[in-house]
Amino acid sequence: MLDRRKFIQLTGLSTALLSSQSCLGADSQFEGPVVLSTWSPNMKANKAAWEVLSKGGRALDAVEAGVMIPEADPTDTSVGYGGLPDRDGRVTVDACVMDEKGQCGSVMGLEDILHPVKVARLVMEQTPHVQFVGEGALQFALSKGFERMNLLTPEAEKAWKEWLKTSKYDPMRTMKDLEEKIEREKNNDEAMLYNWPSEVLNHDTIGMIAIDAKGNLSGACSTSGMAFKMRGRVGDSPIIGAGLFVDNEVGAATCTGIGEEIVKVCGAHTIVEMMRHGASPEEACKEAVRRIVKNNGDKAKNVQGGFIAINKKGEFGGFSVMKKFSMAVRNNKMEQALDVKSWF
Ligand code: SD4
Repeated sequence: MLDRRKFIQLTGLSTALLSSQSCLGADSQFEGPVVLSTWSPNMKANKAAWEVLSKGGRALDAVEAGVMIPEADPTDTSVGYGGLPDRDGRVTVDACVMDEKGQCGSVMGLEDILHPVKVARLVMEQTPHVQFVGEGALQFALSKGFERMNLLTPEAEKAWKEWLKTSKYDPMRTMKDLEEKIEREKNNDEAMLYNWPSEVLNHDTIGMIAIDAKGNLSGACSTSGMAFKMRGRVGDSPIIGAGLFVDNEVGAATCTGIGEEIVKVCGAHTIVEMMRHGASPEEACKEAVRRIVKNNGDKAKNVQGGFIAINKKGEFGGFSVMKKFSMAVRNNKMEQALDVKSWF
């Protein structure tokens, strides 16, 4: 086992930082359920999750209910119905879940199914496997009674046809759009709650983590991936340990951003391990960010990776590579959109 001193040296964290915010063995107590989502517009998703958590429900049920909100929202161009398609014009979705028992399930490159998060949960609960991909994932969903549905909205098709004119692949495009729109809305706090103008709803991948009244943790993540991606491309979101990780002894983490870079640092798993060794949720997220920054050198300031985490006490935090990443939190004390600190 790593002793604490060595661990701090290895990770480059400052002792001052750790001792001021250390989450293990410190004084704060668990104060009830919490749900935390990537991106402030996902306050609406938190509301659905809170319906479950506030009644003493299970964190897994809460995150499933929460993630279904953007999956069904046609104005959300990065998740489920209304998601921007791949370069061939097909909407392919990725999702995963992980529960308090360390069980997990995921689907990747799934087409024509409205709620990939539900399929991922069934992979976890009703098969001996953890990951289903493409055609096999679709067959599995159909065998469980899911109905086929065209996820390509007229708006997304229009955007794709527009994109075809240049066919320039720019994974940062949707994220930049979102960040600029959120920035424009920022001065109006009222609007940060539910009154998002429709353009702001054009938001990003949802990663949602929660701790329930029993102190059990679960998480879910769902995305249509990068807009106009190469056919077959899968990012971090459905990869356990990258887009999501839960360890009921320690905490949970999830993220959004350039999946390729998040996979390279096993983002969510890295964060949970940092918390296991004493880092606060924010410090742990910062370490995942630091590794992305290190991997990308001069390019790093244009590579978004936004992480959020909750520990076993219900303390939460986040950190991102670039500015303007936000998270939505709901607990007994607050229902709020919060800016997340960034490296750059
Ligand atoms: C991915 N991380 O597929 C996801 C998607 C995302 O903006 O966050 N997109 O890489």
